[in-house]
Amino acid sequence: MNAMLVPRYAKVHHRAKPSRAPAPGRSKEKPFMFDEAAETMPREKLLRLQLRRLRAMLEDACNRVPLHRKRMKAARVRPEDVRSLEDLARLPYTVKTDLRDHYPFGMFARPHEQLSRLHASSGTTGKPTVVGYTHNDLATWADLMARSLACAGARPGDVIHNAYGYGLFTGGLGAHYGAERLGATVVPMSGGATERQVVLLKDFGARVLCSTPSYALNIAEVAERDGVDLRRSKLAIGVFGAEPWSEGMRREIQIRLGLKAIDIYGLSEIMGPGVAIECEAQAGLHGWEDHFLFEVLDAETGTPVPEGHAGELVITTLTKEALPMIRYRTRDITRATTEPCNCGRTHLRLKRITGRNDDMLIIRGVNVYPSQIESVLIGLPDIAPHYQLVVERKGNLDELGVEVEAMASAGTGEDVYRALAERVRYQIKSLIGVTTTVTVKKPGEVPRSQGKAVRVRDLRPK
Ligand code: DLL
Repeated sequence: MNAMLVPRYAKVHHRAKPSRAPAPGRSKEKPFMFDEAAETMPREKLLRLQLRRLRAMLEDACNRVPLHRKRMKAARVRPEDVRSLEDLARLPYTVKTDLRDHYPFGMFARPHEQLSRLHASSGTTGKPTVVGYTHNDLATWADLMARSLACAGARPGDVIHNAYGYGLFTGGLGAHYGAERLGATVVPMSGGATERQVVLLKDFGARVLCSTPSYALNIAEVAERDGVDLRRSKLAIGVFGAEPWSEGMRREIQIRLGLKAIDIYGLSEIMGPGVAIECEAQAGLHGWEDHFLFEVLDAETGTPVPEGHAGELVITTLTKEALPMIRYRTRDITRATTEPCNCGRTHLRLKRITGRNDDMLIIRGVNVYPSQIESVLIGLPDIAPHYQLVVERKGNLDELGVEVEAMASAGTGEDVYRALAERVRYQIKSLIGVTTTVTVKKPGEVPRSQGKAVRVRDLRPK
């Protein structure tokens, strides 16, 4: 067996028990867990469980889904040939276009009578991606989302204000049923009507806010404008995800809303929100390995990158009935670590997802992710944390425009805005190395997010 192909997380860190030693100044209290036995399962046991579940899933997927059967056959591997997690490397990949090519239900492993719900992601081009859930899948999702909310610091009895969009998007209903399963009181707001959200956040005494980070910022802004100080409300935790965001954005939201901002990750093809989430240590997102197998691969070669190195996240579902996924290429870029976490959970941690490899822009030879630009913009004096990038083709080259917004405190007038633009351009050039054209807009002119923020307007000819 080629050692390079061994998933790095398969290596067990030999420490008999996860350290519960609190960091200096921290309470000795054990964190509340929704499913302590699963969340603190020793890694050896977790890996054995993964292997058992993987084999059962492959058997089922090959029996029921023609595409998986065909791909496995082409890869010359039968479910019973999978004897260890190292054999994962022999399995074929699944990609987003497979779902589109088999639109709407061609990849489902259960007949529609056994499906309890469908979700879909809109997709900017072509057909949507449709995903389905059996009754058991919905129960697992609610459990994992309840586990995730508890991991973020939510507790039974909390009021959870859910501003993720309800509907075909998995955010709204995913967080909703997780909050109910936890034993919390859920306020099913969905996105939009921001003034009303602000009032209800305060009046209903929400302790937890679930939304995209960009929408949380919109809420903060409207609250400030309407004279509602949410920092003095009961809000204590934000469960923010569904889009890339930066540490700078985290700091900004934490200060303006007076809460602890927790990063949550998920994708509809795998389940929805609740695939991975940070614990209160805010030191990486615990990926729930009893239900998913995580690999981080070099996107070009498909070889696992060493632990801690950046690569594409590839996920295999272990318990999904309606839509099992074998090595799904998420295109999301992250790093993984199996180092024990202070919270006592043994499941691996993924570093903040910096972006998708298909979101990467190549501007005059420099690779740049929108989140890198965000990191530079946030915290610049007189610049509001709202921005859009505009990509255009001039001749054979791509050019990057950055539209930022001045704060009212910046003052007005052409000279002021020109100087601001020059400062932003200079900062981006010196920190990322990419040349941009910066346009400074007046306060309120950059569109505000209601859900997933539109960060890039791509004007290149298709
Ligand atoms: O965004 C599910 C979700 C809802 C996650 C609510 C978290 C909270 P999709 O619409 O299928 O599902 O989009 C999935 O969004 O592949 C990532 O590119 C991106 N994404 C999701 N969470 C994060 C995050 C939901 N925390 C796609 N950081 C994924 C960065 C994220 N990107």
